[in-house]
Amino acid sequence: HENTGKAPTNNPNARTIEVLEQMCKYYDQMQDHWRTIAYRKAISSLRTHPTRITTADEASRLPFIGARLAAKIEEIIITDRLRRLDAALAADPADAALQLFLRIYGVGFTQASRWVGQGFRTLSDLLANNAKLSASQRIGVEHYDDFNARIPRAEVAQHGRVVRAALQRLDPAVEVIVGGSYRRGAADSGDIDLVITHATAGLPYLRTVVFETLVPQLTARGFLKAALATSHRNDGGGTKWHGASCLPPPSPQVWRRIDFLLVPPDELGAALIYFTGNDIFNRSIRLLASRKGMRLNQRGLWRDVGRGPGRSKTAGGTLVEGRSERRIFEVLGVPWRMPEQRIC
Ligand code: DCP
Ligand code: MG
Ligand code: MN
Repeated sequence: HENTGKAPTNNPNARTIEVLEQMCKYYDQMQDHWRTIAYRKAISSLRTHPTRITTADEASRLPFIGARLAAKIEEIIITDRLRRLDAALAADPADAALQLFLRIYGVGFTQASRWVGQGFRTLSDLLANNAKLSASQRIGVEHYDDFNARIPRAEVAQHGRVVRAALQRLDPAVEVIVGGSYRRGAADSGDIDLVITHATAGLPYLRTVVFETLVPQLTARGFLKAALATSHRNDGGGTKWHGASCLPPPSPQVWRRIDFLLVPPDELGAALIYFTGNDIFNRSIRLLASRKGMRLNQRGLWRDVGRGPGRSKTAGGTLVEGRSERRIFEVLGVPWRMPEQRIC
């Protein structure tokens, strides 16, 4: 099995997508918002296309791909690269290092730039020298190729089944929904996003089951390989867990990034909207909510949200709907969109 980070995947347009993603990341860093959005839309469009695109003409018939992007796609197919991207990287070797570091789990722009400023240029530079790495970042470096490889859809589903089976042995009323790009129908995903909820019980119970039983159990079994981060709610309890998982042989021994989102049943609809994305869709539906005087977050749709001094949002407001995904769309006056259609 190939393990080079070069997207071991069945997607017929994998290589084209890979190069477009690098270009897109470059434009994102350059804060070229228009090109970033154009590339993202083109990538989404290409990702869901079932056959290999081989000419500019074919490319321009896909949604969200105009003449210029179609020409770029043809250039990738013919030359396996983009001159524009090569030029951007050649112009500045530090920039190539920045791109490299930005793809490490848990590393953002500030950290990556700091390392570049300190003279680090490669992953081994970071490990060998005295770059200050958090424990999670070190795992991110050590499993760089694994974490940057795309995960085939079937494998995402398999990880979901492992977690679901383990949870339902503990409590049959626990439910696991595979969210993220998988729920949007993607042929391959960057990570595995699992929404974990319960028919009736709330967060305290879910935390006990997941953090005190599930995680230790699946770690002991060798399925969970590392815990990377836990994010907390105002009450201090965790609701989101980041880690790494790997199926037993004969599956490829690649560590995958896996996320658990713990969701009480009365927030399931809002959490599903959030965790299904994509992120741009989330931004636009939230903006729409705020234009209607409401607020949508991953816990629910709210109205009468107070504004503190300096327009800062204060907590509170009245919950309009949290449980039903469809009902949230209805209240917002947005026609229902299947997860597959939530690509912006
Ligand atoms: N999300 C968001 N804003 C962010 C990050 C995430 O709204 N800045 C939401 C929308 C995403 C979901 O969380 O769809 C899961 O996040 P991922 O980073 O896992 O993104 P995807 O699953 O969409 O794509 P990928 O295949 O790269 O994992
Ligand atoms: Mg994901
Ligand atoms: Mn994720």
